Amino acid sequence: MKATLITMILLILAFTVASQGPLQVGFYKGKCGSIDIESIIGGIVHSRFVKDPTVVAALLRMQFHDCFVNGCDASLLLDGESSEKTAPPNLSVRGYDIIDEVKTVLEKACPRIVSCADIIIAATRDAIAFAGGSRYKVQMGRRDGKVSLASNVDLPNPTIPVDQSITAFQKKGLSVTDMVLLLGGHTVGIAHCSLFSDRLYNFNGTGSPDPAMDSGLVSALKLRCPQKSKVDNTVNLDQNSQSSNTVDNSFYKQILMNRGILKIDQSIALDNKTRDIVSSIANAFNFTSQFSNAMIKMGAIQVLTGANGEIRKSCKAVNTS
Ligand code: HEM
Ligand SMILES: *[C@@H]1O[C@H](CO)[C@@H](O)[C@H](O)[C@H]1NC(C)=O
Ligand SMILES: *[C@@H]1O[C@H](CO)[C@@H](O)[C@H](O)[C@H]1NC(C)=O
Ligand SMILES: *[C@@H]1O[C@H](CO)[C@@H](O)[C@H](O)[C@H]1NC(C)=O
Ligand SMILES: CC(=O)N[C@H]1CO[C@H](CO)[C@@H](O)[C@@H]1O
Repeated sequence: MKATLITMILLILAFTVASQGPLQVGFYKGKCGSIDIESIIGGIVHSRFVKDPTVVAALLRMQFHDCFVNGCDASLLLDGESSEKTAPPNLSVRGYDIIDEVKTVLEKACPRIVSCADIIIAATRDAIAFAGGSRYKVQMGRRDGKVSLASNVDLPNPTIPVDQSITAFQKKGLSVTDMVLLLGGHTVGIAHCSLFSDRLYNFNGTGSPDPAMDSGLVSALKLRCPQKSKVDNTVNLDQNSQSSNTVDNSFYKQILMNRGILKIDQSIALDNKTRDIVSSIANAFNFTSQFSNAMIKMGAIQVLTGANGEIRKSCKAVNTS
């Protein structure tokens, strides 16, 4: 009788602790026998990366879009007629197949142990490290969400004013400095011409280019983004051609030379609330460790842990049993 009571109390305690369980470095240690979950994820990301270095951009953007909408709960990955991935800002989010490949391997090794939400975060960390960033210690223990609605998607658009962007990041618990560091994600990857061509041809209804863009860059981009083109070409977000796929601080040096592609990227180098932060990052030797810390913070937004959420069997669908 007494023993049962103690067991029950212990169970309740364990449950309470688990349901409030915070994220942890090494969360999966020992949860899959002797199999090292992190090295399985790293191996798959590495084999993708050597074939296609743009996977770093794909995964970075995926982590941002997952974490900013309903928290880092892999809700972005759910299929469905009106799920998050069908909302316009996701257009061109890529890398879903990498997550699926990792999930398939992990489900074989140890079914229903590793969440899709954690796979996104760990895979992104690995890709960043392969692309020149730091291999930071990644916190895990997230669980997968069951809700994914396109109507929840209110990601910032590329012409958002700095003030509003600051507010959007603050709502997620991120400071102005975090915001400036995270926009450094644009040190890799591409943008479609349609998302900034107003800056080349008709800025704010003036019929002229954005005066905040370097005129040499305007001319070069006009060649790549002709006004009446039927194809929506892409250009590198980091205009330093030596490091367009490298995680480094050259993006900040570019925007200080008026060579930002998106309006928001250029704006943070000009606005007096962010420009000192931009210059200090542009001159820092430790951008990669600062960026890592900001990614860890972003990875902790509104996470489900403990008994909340679930561990999905397939990253594309909520469990049915
Ligand atoms: C105010 C915040 C942000 C805005 C308005 C924004 C906007 C955009 C836009 C418009 C694109 C181009 C998409 C396309 O043409 O296909 C893009 C690409 C990208 N964004 Fe952001 N972004 C923001 C923050 C972030 C953050 C926080 C990260 C990650 C830390 C990030 C990572 C990326 C990456 C890596 C790409 C390139 C994707 C690729 O090459 O496939 N962005 N972003
Ligand atoms: C855009 O134009 C409007 C008036 O047409 C003006 O009030 C506003 O300041 C302009 N914005 C920028 C960023 O130049
Ligand atoms: C930033 O600029 C605005 C006007 O553009 C000014 O009112 C404000 O005082 C400035 N803030 C700082 C911190 O310099
Ligand atoms: C980066 O360097 C700056 C100045 O040297 C320092 O204040 C800051 O703490 C460093 N940040 C990290 C994350 O190492
Ligand atoms: C992967 C995916 O579902 N992408 C969708 C993103 O949003 C655009 C526009 O709404 C859709 O056309 C894409 O299919």
